[in-house]
Amino acid sequence: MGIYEELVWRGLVKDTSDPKIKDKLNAGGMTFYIGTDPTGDSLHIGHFSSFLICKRLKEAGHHPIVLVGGGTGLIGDPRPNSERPMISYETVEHNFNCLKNQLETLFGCEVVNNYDWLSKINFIDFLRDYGKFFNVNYMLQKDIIARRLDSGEGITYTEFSYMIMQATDFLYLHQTKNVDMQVAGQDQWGNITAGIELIRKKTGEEVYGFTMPLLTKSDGSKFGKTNGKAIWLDANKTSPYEMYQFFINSEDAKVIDYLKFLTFLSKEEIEALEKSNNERPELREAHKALAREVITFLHGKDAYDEAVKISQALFSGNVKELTAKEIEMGFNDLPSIEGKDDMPLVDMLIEAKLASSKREAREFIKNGAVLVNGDKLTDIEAHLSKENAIEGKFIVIRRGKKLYAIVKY
Ligand code: 383
Repeated sequence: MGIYEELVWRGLVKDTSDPKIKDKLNAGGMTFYIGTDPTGDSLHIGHFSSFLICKRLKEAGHHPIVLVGGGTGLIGDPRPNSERPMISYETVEHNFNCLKNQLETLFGCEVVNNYDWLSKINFIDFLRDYGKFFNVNYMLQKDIIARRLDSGEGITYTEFSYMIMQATDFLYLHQTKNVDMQVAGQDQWGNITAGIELIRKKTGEEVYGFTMPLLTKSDGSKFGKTNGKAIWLDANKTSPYEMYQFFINSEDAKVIDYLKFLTFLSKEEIEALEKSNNERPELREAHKALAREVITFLHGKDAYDEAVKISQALFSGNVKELTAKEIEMGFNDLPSIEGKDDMPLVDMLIEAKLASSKREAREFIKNGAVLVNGDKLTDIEAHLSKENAIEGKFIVIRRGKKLYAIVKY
């Protein structure tokens, strides 16, 4: 199986600019680029699924270049529904540095900044040397522009010009770094084809492009969010534990697609996991492999082991084995109350909404339904203080099998 056939098998080929791409990809030796705009200070899992193409094609003998749009980020790639808020120069520069770091660490690629060349083109030259190659009729037919006009939302001249900037990048990288292919998610098809045509018109040369589908959930909505929060690649924004929970809870019907998109596991390995997912879904082997592969790639084996440890401790109730840092990670999204000195356990249960009255709280305690730091506590008169907290910081209270709250000191 050549790399092209592998990408097709993974479901990673959406649009291609030319049927020759199949042989070109299988032959190796192309220099290609993929870009992202510094709209945030970290990439998220949607970016990750696209940027993995750098490693896949590198292993197939191609040369990747990553572009972070310090220039285009100041303008904003039009979204289908509404204009983007402008981002300040300072924020774009800050985000650029964050993304450059992240991409270099993860993929070891050369990172270029289109501010370096776009900022040098003056207005008159822009209109003469680039604008003249873009017929407005052609620009109006591009999917996203057409949608903005159809919806009545309209588009500013600023965002309308964006595709010319991205096309200019492709031309610049073609002329200065021999780039002959651009790769991206399917939302970038219009921008990629604009570049291919600009290069053809200005140089007569043929360059290539292809897009990858965007990852979705089975209802068609965007993949990569949990409770409205994005899954970030920066461990300070999404902890490995949160990421573990996210992947472990992937839809059964989609987990194989995600394995193909987000991991380097082979066809044989993924097919074995598919069989397991069909025949023994309760083992969740496919989900576990997905979490293991992505988290290990992003954060390393230790972070992955820690995420598993936290998950197991919360599941079994054995929280004593956790450090305060691990508890903080695991309980990030769970209810917490402020601990007081010599505080009655009954009050803690009520304040943390694990019981609705003193009478109910006493019942729970008497019946052995209350665990404090993993140990059953059946004394209805129990009082707790900072000394009872793990590392002097957290008391973990569990009521029943699943309800947790944390008391912070
Ligand atoms: C800018 C200048 C270029 C080439 C590309 C760009 C960025 C591009 C863009 N990309 C998205 C982004 O920045 O907006 N105009 O968030 C996303 N990408 C990748 C992928 C994706 C796209 O970073 O589909 C998802 O992650 O292409 O939406 O010369």
